Amino acid sequence: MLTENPGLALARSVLLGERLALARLLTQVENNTTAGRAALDELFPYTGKAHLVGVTGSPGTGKSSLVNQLALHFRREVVDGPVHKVGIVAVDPSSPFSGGALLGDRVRMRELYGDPNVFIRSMASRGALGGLARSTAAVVQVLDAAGFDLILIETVGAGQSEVDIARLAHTTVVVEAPGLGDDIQAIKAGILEIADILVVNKADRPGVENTERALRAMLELASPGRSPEREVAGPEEVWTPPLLRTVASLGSGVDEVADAVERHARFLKATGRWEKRDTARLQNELEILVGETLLAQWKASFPPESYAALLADLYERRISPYKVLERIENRE
Ligand SMILES: Nc1nc2c(ncn2[C@@H]2O[C@H](COP(=O)(O)OP(=O)(O)OP(=O)(O)O)[C@@H](O)[C@H]2O)c(=O)[nH]1
Ligand SMILES: [Mg+2]
Repeated sequence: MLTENPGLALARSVLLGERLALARLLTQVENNTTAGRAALDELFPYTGKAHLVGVTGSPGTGKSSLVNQLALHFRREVVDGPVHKVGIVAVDPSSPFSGGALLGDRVRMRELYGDPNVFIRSMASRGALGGLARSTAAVVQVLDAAGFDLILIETVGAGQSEVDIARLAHTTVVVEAPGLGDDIQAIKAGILEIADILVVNKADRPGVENTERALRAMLELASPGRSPEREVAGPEEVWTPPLLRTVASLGSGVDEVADAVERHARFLKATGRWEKRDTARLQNELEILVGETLLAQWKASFPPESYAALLADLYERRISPYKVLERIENRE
């Protein structure tokens, strides 16, 4: 008798809303197992509904606190708005996801952790099989299929990772804080390029005006050619990233950030960019997977030792990478 791939049973349980199955499956997809891949395949038709919101910024700026507050906001907004199921993915956190609650408000954290419509996942970061961007994308897909319609993805802004996550997210929130961001040199221009919403958190601290001024100056410098699509767009087609103040530890300013997140989703949908971003993301994901697979197949086609011999030939300049390509193209 053929035994079924265990990933399929997990996928079905996830679609039925079973949290334990969800946690188990996330481990499988993070580890890039056969079961995880089979489940991702099974779940793929159910994905594509969630609003993916990246929250990035330097260590300690208050990203987790803000994510926590946003999650509470969207869970409470049941009177006149839709009921949201909120997924939280903390990617490579420099401190465990605590929502800033180590010193803060444990009652609110309990409210989140006890909520069946909230699911919090910290990524097992370093050494994630197949890379952090791949495993984050996979974890997000599972949560999306499981019906979490708002997924908040926290990443420490430390180079390539925030750009990769911005590619994954529909909306990117960049969090700065006074004292960290008031030196213009310290604000990486790259991070502003990806910001759809800018937040100056810790607005209860001195120096908030300086940080805002520096950010505004950077935005104005950056804005004329910020992206090619802006140049051809009419005024109603332009998204100007709002600059908002918050005190995430107290929850103030959070409503405005949540409102901007929702406005940005409406903007993307109204201008066709939601679809464009999704298509670009899926294309990127497909091409990475195909690239990895073809590379692995090609490497596996070498008899043992001869790949090392090829590398030695490269080093000795006996063969160039272009010759290797030519051989592949001619299927030699
Ligand atoms: N004064 C003040 N403290 C804050 C505010 N927001 C967060 N904090 C505190 O700042 C510290 C860091 O907050 P986190 O939310 O963990 O910051 P983070 O950016 O997620 O940190 P990492 O994930 O470790 O990079 C915690 O002690 C919070 O309680 C704020 O608006 N004002
Ligand atoms: Mg954090």
